[in-house]
Amino acid sequence: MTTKAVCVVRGEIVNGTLFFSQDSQGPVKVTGEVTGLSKGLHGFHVHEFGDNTNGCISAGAHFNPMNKEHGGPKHDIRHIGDLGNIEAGADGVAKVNITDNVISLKGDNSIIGRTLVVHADPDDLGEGGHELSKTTGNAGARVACGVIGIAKM
Ligand SMILES: [Cu+2]
Ligand SMILES: [Zn+2]
Repeated sequence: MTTKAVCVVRGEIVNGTLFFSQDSQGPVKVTGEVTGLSKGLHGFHVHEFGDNTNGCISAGAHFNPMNKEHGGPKHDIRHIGDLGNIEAGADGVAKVNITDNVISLKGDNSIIGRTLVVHADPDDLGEGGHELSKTTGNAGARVACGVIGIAKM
């Protein structure tokens, strides 16, 4: 059985729609497009809370139920929510096509009901040597976000 989820991210300038799909217990595929970005890399994470009452800030920290340090999506040590970066071209559009083995659409690592955040700056994947590298990847402001919801099959 395939489980699907969807997320519309909104910001002052940045907007996008992301689709999530997972076959039984397999990896989650994330596809879609984010527009209005500056050219280059932008941190892309699932944050803990599906709360946007005070904008993207209310989403809290990276989704991290295992209490680990921040890392890149391919690292053994990472937050569940660490999806790395998306990359925008000169037109400000990032085409997203991520396959991730750690996030899930069910069970303990489920990201349903949590917030997807797009950041102003690149995520250094924990390796930047900045004081924030091991918590946020020093990815800067939250330029768009949205709650991940259950999608129509
Ligand atoms: Cu983030
Ligand atoms: Zn993280």
